[in-house]
Amino acid sequence: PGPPHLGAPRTGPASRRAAQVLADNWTGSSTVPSPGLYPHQWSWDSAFVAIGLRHVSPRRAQTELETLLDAQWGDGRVPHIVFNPSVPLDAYFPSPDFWRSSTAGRAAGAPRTVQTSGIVQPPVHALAAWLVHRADPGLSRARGFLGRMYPRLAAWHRYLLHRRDLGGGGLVSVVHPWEQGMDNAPSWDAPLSRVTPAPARSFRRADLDHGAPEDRPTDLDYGRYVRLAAEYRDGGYRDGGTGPGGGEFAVEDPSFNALLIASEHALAHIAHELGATGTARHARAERLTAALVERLWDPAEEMFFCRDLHDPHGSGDRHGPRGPAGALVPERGVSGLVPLLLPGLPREVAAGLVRTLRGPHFGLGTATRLVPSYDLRGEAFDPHRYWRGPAWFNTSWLLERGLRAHGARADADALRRAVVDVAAGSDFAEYVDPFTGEACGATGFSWTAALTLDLLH
Ligand code: 9WN
Repeated sequence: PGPPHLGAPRTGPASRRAAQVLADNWTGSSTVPSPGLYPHQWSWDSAFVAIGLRHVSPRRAQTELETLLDAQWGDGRVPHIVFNPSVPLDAYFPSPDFWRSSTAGRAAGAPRTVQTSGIVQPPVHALAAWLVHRADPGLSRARGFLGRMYPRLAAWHRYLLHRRDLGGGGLVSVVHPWEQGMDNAPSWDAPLSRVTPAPARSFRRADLDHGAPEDRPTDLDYGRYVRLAAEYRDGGYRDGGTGPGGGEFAVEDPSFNALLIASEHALAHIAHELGATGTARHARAERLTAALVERLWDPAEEMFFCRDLHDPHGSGDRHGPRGPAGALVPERGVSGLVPLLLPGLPREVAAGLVRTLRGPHFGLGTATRLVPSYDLRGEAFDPHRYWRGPAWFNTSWLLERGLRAHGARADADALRRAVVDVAAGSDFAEYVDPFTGEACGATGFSWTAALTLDLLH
């Protein structure tokens, strides 16, 4: 039987179908997000997948994270895609011949034997490793799972904190919208508008072979994604450079940083399990939380916003002593709610976030079934276009944890029930219309299945 407040039991049809999705998408060493649209291994997808997979096979969940971290670069970065060499090059764009990791990334320590992208994704991995360990501590200890993961995860966090604090205020910046994982969120419109798009004829989008164009980012978005990625590559994937295109796009994002903080706390638990105290890591996570509130919280709007470091209208010197100050981007995205995940958030901040979630911009418990990716009242809102309105299951999973952590138990229970119902009803869609739950994008999507399984346990 499942948790008492859920209709769907742990061993019922929803749970069986979710496990089947994960079995179908398993390649032998990792899980693809979706065999058609995303036929390789993605970084934050794998972390979410491992969190669900631990209930089906703790061993496979460990392998999922081990495979990803085997592709870690010498400088500590964990690439956002690890390519499967047996998949044809034209199955996904940008393919390995675009990123050229083993040559262009040589100075940054890219692996020689496996091909990867050169950008990153949100650091959910230490949190996932800790949850995977807890699902079967005996197996984890017998395999030395955490002992092998710890130095890699520590190097990953070090990379982010040392190489990516581009604003000098203690937070991590993303240098590409793909890094933050919510590719075409309206928060990126202003910072992206300063990027000259690569000509449309210089690349071929493979995503449109599988997804409806009106549900995906536009060609203009893609031109800008390609330009930014190509310039980062041509600069040898060096961070903080000032060459052509260097640092053109640098944004401090609330969700990315909140996930780093949650993972830093998890790393403290891992350190403790391995015999250290973990105190320094908890303290660092608290300092990061304070920086997050100082730099990205807007008390009047009661939510977090992205900071665009190169906003020309930003306050302060473009390159002051602590880095460019930039300005907050006035777009309400679900990313600005994700910090609710952090138990150490000041009480008034957490209470404000819960009010915003329930209010007219996100409509939780009133207008919407799941949390929309963007402001229901925002000018750019579109209930079907990717990260510009649809509801995604990973963000609802994170917010369910946040609501629970801050005592909003009834809201958490209702959201949990909605995630399970909408996921099963959409055949584990990639994203859904936030009002109706109608499926958009791929179905049989791995993190939707995995996180549903997790909520059923
Ligand atoms: C680019 C795999 C990934 C997710 C992202 C999601 C989407 C890729 C794409 O798919 O991005 O990385 O091709 O659109 O936005 O969050 O990790 O599921």
